[in-house]
Amino acid sequence: MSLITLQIGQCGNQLGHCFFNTISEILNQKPTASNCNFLEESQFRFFSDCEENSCKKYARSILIDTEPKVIKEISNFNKDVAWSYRDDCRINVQQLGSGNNWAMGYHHHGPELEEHVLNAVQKEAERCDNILGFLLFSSVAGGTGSGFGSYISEVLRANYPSVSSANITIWPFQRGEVSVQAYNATLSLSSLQKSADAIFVFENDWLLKLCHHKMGLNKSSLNDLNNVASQQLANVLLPVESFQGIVPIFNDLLAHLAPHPQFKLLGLRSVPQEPLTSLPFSAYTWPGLLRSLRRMVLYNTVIDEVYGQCSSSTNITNSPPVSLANLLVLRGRDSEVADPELLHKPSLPYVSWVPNALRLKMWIHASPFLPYDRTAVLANNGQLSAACVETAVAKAWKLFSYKAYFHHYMQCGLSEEDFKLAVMDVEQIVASYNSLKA
Ligand SMILES: Nc1nc2c(ncn2[C@@H]2O[C@H](COP(=O)(O)OP(=O)(O)OP(=O)(O)O)[C@@H](O)[C@H]2O)c(=O)[nH]1
Ligand SMILES: [Mg+2]
Repeated sequence: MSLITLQIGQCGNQLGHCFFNTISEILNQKPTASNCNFLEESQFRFFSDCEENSCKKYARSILIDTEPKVIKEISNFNKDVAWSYRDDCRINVQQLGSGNNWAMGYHHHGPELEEHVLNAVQKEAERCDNILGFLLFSSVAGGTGSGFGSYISEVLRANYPSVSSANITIWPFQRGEVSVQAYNATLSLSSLQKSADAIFVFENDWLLKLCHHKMGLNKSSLNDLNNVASQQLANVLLPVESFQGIVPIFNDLLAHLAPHPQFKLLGLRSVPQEPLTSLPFSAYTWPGLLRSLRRMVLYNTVIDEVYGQCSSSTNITNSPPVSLANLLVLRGRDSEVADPELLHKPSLPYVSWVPNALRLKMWIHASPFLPYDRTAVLANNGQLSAACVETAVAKAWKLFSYKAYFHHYMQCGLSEEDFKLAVMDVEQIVASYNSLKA
């Protein structure tokens, strides 16, 4: 039961690399009678064995970029550690990237690299006895991750129609460095909405706030941001214990969180949020952690302000955001006695057409996560993640109304008509989320 990952573009490769480092760190813990199944299952989910060296393992991941630098750096970094990428899993065009142009990634590099990628996926699939699903890491702001990422998501959907897939997308800083990021984000989302089963949304602005708040860092690097995102994601994707005789897997996660084709945007919130140096002085209880998560849902934020300094940009609304589905993942001591109903006291707003029994699921594992005694992550499908999409599509339409930079896209094969259709798709997604009523 394994997941095949595709790391696309600079951000996708750097984040994917950090994600596998996080999983590897978790696998480094000492095996005991109580965690050996968990470790074995986790390893099998994300890594395959190295035939020549039993101490080393290979990430079940394919690296794709349209310029050589990032993949080369990652590969060098990995020479001495306990895991690495396979040589036949690197697809690296010796060119200058996609120039922050979705259309270049989609229309030019897409058809050019499709066969290479499908061959690599096929080889990787042959190394799994059962594919649980695909994970695609990329940013939606550049050209390769967004454009080629969109293209290959569609190709995977066509070639592997019954395999679940989720895109792990990084949303750019609002005051981002890429002037056309709103175009790229809009075009990406319009495509991913049709090809992915679910889209995890990580906003760089929020990740940065979490770094300041959680890790106590005044100056954060992209690697710090990737660390935060990787830990949240790993917490949700690692194995959990069985429930009523069923061990929930990736398909169950996506089926629960994205039950309707118009609503696929997922956001994660996690606690505790404290610098590691404070951990020895902290004593977390399950009720305390669940109340933190509840506050974050109510205040529509990913930071628990009660434990940290208040941020002026926190979106405190009179009516809390409406959810379709929530999944609570608890890892650590006594997780089986935690009461998920605490999240609902008093009740959080859920859309009325989702039956009560399907609104919140709780998955647990007794093994602690990294150095934390207890962690709780809430995966949410609701109005929180739609805000950054609304901003992006509005900006994209404004840019288009001046035809700013649009000729670059037309030169790569995108027509005005295609762009307008993409805007309509994304506006529809936003309108659907905004119209959710409890
Ligand atoms: N969180 C995070 N964001 C990143 C990282 N690298 C780049 N970004 C963001 O990703 C966006 C740029 O996308 P890239 O991934 O560099 O672009 P690309 O997919 O390589 O596409 P081209 O370079 O245009 O071919 C910007 O918004 C950056 O802030 C990273 O390692 N982590
Ligand atoms: Mg690049």
